[in-house]
Amino acid sequence: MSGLFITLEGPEGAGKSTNRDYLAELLRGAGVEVVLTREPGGTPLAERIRELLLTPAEEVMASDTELLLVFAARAQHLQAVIRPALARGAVVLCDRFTDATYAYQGGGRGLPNERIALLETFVQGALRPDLVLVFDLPVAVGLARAAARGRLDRFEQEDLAFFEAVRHAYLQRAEQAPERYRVLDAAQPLEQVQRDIAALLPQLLERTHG
Ligand code: T5A
Repeated sequence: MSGLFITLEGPEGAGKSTNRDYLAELLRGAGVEVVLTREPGGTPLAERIRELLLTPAEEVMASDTELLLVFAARAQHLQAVIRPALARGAVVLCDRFTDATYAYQGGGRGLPNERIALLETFVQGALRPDLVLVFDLPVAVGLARAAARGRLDRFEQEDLAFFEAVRHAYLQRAEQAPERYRVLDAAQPLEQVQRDIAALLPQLLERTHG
């Protein structure tokens, strides 16, 4: 594969989608083919699985069910969108990927990392993001931004302890593999976050052009 696979991660309301679009603009301005996508979702079938995952329902979803649905959507997304885009040399900017599974199903729900790692290898083989941008901010700030948007989804209805565990899991993963992760301070004003992203551009372009 010759493309570049970049994922954007972080707790609720961290600014992933806003900054994904901003980074796409910068890369496209430099003449790079960019594929914008998200998880869970990214294909019509995977978006239907997203609905199942995010819509609050009376029946409590078992944590293993949640984990398997996340990876079912990912398998479809990889096959239909991500792998073909990387194969033709595009930059894939994906709003959340498997780090979110380690953070939410691992950190938040308390599922063992080994179980997640098994599915990661099963579904992805050796494919991992080339770069993970972690948008970090205090949980309460992110939740306030998400709440300002209106109705809360199934995850956003969790308590603060859940999101603290999510944040902790992200930071721990970033610490364990600093060469593949970049932690950005997402509590700063948006303009400053975007300056931090723009500063990454030269090295991204270098990697894109081989
Ligand atoms: N999930 C997902 C799992 O449990 N396991 C998995 O494996 C995967 C892949 C997906 C949910 O699924 C779970 C995690 C999630 O709960 P989602 O919609 O993708 O849900 O994720 P959310 O975090 O809910 O998405 P949000 O849209 O809330 O957050 P974003 O994308 O981080 O934030 P964004 O860019 O939409 O910004 C939110 C608001 O904040 C403002 C923006 O203008 C916007 O209004 N904003 C700022 N304001 C001030 N200062 C800044 N620096 C700002 N940056 C953005």
